[in-house]
Amino acid sequence: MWTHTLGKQLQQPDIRYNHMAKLIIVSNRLPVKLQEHEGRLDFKPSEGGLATGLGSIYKKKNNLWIGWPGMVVEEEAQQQQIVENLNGQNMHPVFLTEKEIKEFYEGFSNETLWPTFHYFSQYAIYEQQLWETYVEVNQKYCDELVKVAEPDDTIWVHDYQLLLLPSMLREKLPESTIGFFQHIPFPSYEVFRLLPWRKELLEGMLGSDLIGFHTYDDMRHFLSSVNRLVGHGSTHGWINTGNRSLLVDSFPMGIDYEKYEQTADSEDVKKREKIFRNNLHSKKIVLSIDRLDYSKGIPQRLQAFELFLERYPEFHEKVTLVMLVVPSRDAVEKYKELKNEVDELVGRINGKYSHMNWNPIQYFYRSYPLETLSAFYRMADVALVTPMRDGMNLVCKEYVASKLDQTGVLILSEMAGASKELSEALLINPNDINQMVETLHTALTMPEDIQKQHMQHMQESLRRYNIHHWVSMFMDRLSYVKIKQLSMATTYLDEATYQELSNSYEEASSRLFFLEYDGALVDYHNRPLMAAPDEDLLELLQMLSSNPKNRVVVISSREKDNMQRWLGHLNIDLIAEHGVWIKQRGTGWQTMTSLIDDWKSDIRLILDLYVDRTPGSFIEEKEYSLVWHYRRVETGLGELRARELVSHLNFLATNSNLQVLDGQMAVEIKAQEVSKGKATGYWLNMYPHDFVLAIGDDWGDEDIFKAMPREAYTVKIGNSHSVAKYHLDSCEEARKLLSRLIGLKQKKLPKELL
Ligand code: GDG
Repeated sequence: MWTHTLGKQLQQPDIRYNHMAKLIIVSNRLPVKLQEHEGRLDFKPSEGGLATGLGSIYKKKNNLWIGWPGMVVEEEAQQQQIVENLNGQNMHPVFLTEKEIKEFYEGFSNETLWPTFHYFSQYAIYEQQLWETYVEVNQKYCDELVKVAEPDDTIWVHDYQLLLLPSMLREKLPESTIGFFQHIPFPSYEVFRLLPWRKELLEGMLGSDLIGFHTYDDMRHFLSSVNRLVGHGSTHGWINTGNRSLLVDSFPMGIDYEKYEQTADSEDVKKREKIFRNNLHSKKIVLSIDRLDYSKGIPQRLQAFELFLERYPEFHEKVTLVMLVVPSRDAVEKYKELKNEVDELVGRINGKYSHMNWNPIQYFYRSYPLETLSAFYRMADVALVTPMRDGMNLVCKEYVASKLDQTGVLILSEMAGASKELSEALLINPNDINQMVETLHTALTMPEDIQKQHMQHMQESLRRYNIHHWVSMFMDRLSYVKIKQLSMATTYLDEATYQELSNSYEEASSRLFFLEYDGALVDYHNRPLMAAPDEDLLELLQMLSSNPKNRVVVISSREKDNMQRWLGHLNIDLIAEHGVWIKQRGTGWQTMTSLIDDWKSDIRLILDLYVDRTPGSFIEEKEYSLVWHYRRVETGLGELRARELVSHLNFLATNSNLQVLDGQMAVEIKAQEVSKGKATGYWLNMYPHDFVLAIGDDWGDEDIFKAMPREAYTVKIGNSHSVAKYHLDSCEEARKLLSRLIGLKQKKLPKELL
């Protein structure tokens, strides 16, 4: 172990002026701890798995690690000195005040998020003040990052203390690559929804490009919460927020296998093991190592051990539980209570069973150097790792890596993320005390050849899926997301493109505009009939169509009567019901094709059945189509029934000319020959055009884009996969584009858009 003394390091060049793309790691804590020692400040490196895993990366080139240095430093001169010193070691500090530590770290992070995410909601406190400080401190990390980050940098944010940071960063550095990894579990929606700030927390995370969890279950819980609370669905882990696509995936974290293997093989460790064995006088050793935390199930483990001693007296004097509890979060009330509970239990069990030469439990409330830990791992016949809930749990993996002779048995809680990988361990439910007792007996009596078989499998797996593998998997996936986003995205319609479009507009003598109503000219409304055009829109359409060179076609899947009521009085053309009905300016409505609608009564019977089975759903009947809406149905159930209905209808439609559209919270059935693309083709054939602009927003509008001539300007609202050439982010931007073309200033548009 080394210590680094402040002021001795030569000053390094200021990272702010280096413009090579770099990787920035952000976590609540830096991988070093600042300590005051005899009036001097020392940096003690941290030995955690994350520090080791990322150590090889952040020290490279101009990469950087940002976080709290572990001590409150108020004096500015001292802060400056620390900044300079850490910058020289590829680190950058975020200084937190006493109040921030109390409210952000101990408070919101450890008394609100930690218990909730570990299914201990009864311990969670909900205080507005703590939340506000959590937001402020996340902003503080963001501000510090913005000082040192360049737009093309990759930023990797870690853990539950910084859930809001990805979105804060995205706002300041929209082009950057942002990864987020959560080290603790993500609870089921039923638990997560209890948090008063649940939506804000999810939205904070969604600023990332890649979100990683230890297990598939965590990932699935997260996706379900995003779906229910923010309204974004997902496909194979991809979430589309309307403007961006991001990926959610699982990355089970490994350990630095070689380090644990080599340490266990060192002479120093072997010597320590011998001394401990001599002192313990015990034939069998059961090991338990955790931070003091209620999620780790320490009292339950002690109770199981007590029952084991009661049930199997033949093991008295022959087995010792070596229990190491590492002090943690002792300023938090619940942890103080837990400490007392553990002290009492150990006292009671030892009091009941101890002999002159034997204490059933050897209990240490302190931390030890790695070498001592390794000696404990080496000598343990059984490792008892029985958390009530754990994101991953590294102790069990370190135990396996340290068993060089491949003897030893791992008892592992199925509530730890690691249980998904280590299926050869003896898996237990930590609430089932009987099972724990019997499994402990099985472990202590397991034949050596079976122990070796299990251990060998686990070692092979952990050697391969080590910490370096984890880092490279995450980083590779992050690069993949960026490439995939580019291939899915359309180009933003920027100022230069606008100028080109505007010149082409000016030069043209006949222009066609195809404008989708919902989603491109007006925002979606929960109740479709509330999305009536506002004054600004009517003025815009009126001005646009008043130029004799312009022909404006507004397209919708709405019913023609609805379109007539809202827009019929304008001098524009209309397409309703996906193109069943069209209206050219100055004339009446006409159908595009002579359609037969005798299929409707049969299909309606099927849809009625789905309404019966799905409370909240309803049928909309249009002249030439039927729609089953499920936007008011319980989340999840609606999607399930819709999938069922689509496959049911597709089966029926095979030999008919019907088409099934799986749309936004609705399933629509219409005649195949009807499409918005076909309808727009009518105008392209009928009217001369040397400028064409088409604006649409969802998958249904892809037909329109496909029908357009090559030179047309095609614009999609929202940046997701499309055949359109360009995209804009909102209806507001689409309206601004049109207003600018005709030199119209609109009242409601924000200033910066005009
Ligand atoms: C969180 C998640 C997830 C323990 N005592 C000493 C010591 N340790 C080291 C162990 C191990 C680490 O601390 C504990 O890691 P865990 O994974 O078991 O648990 P958490 O601290 O709760 O970690 C967890 C992890 O993040 C990583 O994503 O697995 O689920 O809760 O490495 O060896 N190290 C030394 N002396 C000790 O006395 N040197």
